[in-house]
Amino acid sequence: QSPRSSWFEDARYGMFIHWGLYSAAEGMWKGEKLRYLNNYAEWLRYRNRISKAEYGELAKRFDWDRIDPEEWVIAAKNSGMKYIIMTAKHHDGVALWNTEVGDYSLPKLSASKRDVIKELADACSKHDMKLGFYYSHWIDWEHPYAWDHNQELTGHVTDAQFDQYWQEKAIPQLRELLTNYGDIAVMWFDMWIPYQRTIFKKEQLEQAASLIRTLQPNCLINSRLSLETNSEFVDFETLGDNQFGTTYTDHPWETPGTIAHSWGYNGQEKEWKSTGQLFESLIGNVALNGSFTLNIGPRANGSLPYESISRLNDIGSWLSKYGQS
Ligand code: FUL
Repeated sequence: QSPRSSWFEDARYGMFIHWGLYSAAEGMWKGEKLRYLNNYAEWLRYRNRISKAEYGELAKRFDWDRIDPEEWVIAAKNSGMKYIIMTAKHHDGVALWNTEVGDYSLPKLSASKRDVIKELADACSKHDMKLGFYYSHWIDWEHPYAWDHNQELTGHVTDAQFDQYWQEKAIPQLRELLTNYGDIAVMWFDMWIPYQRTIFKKEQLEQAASLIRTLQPNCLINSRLSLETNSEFVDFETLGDNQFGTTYTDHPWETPGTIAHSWGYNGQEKEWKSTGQLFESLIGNVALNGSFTLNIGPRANGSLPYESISRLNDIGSWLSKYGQS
């Protein structure tokens, strides 16, 4: 057990939050449902082929009078969770914080001065909750030189162009997240195929990892940064989405899982998992020495669907009776 990751190995249960412009669309675009395949609401822009400008308009549908990130922290606390991983930038490329890197951020697009990432960081420190950031480093549908796995939105990108994206957007944004929001417990990256099969160079991934180590030496890095699992830069392994542990391992690992089918809020959601299923996932992982990072998708006004709150609370009451604190 490395000293850096010991809190994570004890934590066992955390909250994942998927919240972004897609939350405002609620899984529909101009009267049409999400197209194709897995129907994740956060994939709306890609699936439904929406232009960058039109997609940006969704930011105007955020109800700032209602939005309160502290509510999410309290919901996590009441469920017995020990950490929160927040989508600071998902595949759509929209920064939720007040970034100085480019104009494609929630504050700028919505013309609100609010920085929800700052508010969330403050609420976490108030409630003694660890905070981590999801940062989509590989896929970014906003930047012309980032990469998407099918090259459908960004087109063909050369190594030099990709490095331009990396140096002018990804690295400076990571620096902001690691500088302006206090202690960051986890940087959660999301690439699900080996970097050798992508446009990434190992040096670029190591550049990000070294930056994290320099700015926040205690911050954990998950395996989806996509360096080899035995790299000094990988602190814990992230298994496949909704794939729960099957074997015991002595190194730290987690499963990210959804409370429903979609990660981002989808008004058409029909596949809420039962509380029993969620318990099975939690206890199954914990029994095998792992952790469960359970995802919720708040609406664009910040509120949590009743289906989520009731399940979180049920788990919380059970844990306060039978779990270890
Ligand atoms: C996947 C993403 O493509 C999904 O949208 C979601 O963020 C999940 C946790 O990881 O790779």
